[in-house]
Amino acid sequence: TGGALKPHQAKFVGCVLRSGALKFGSFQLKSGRQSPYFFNAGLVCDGNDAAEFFDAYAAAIQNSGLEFDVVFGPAYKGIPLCAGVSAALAARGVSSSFAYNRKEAKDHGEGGTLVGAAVKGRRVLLVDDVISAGTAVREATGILAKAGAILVGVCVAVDRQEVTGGSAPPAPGSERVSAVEGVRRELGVPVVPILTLTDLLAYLEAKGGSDEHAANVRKYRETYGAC
Ligand code: OMP
Repeated sequence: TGGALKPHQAKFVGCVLRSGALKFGSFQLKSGRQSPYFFNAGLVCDGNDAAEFFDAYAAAIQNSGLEFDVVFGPAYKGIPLCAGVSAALAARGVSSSFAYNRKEAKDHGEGGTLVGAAVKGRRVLLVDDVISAGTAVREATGILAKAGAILVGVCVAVDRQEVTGGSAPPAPGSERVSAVEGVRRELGVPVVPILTLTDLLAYLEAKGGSDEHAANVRKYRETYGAC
């Protein structure tokens, strides 16, 4: 893609930079990779930022044309996400229910590990924060499959467009399949990001000024990027 950001993407970038959710520096990822940027959705924690954040998801979902009944958010970060995204979709005239899981099963009260709308036999859209290697998303789709849900798509805020694997860079000449592409092939459903690494680089390059961040991100992409 590249080029100019779409309006909902530009709003999203403004929102995550302002809230400190998107940071530049040196960060250790779950995979062990050392990244020059990090996206922490937990730092979108005020009402004004949240309204923009959830609406960016809703816009990306609406643009995708996906049809679904339930928005599912995996614990913990997906819990506010599924409610916020479902509400933002409603503000755009799109109806949906929402559900999430607990990390520990309850043995009294409502019981079970799923909370909210029923997912069995229904079309479910999974929402999550970030895809790096795809581990978190695979875990969540496992929960949905066990519950008898029909997964129709995945929406994430940031697709880091990385190859799967650990901290060692992929071997030269090896096929660079992105984690998202792997998830698409494996689950057979579309993965819809608000922002990709390509979009982020385009934004940093267009912004001008000190391009130290852009240079670091570009270098990281050369090492671990899937494209
Ligand atoms: P994968 O499970 O490898 O796809 O990585 C996604 C998860 O890594 C997210 O759900 C976060 O727990 C964490 N993460 C971020 O939140 N933001 C980032 O920019 C990068 C990561 C990460 O560790 O890769």
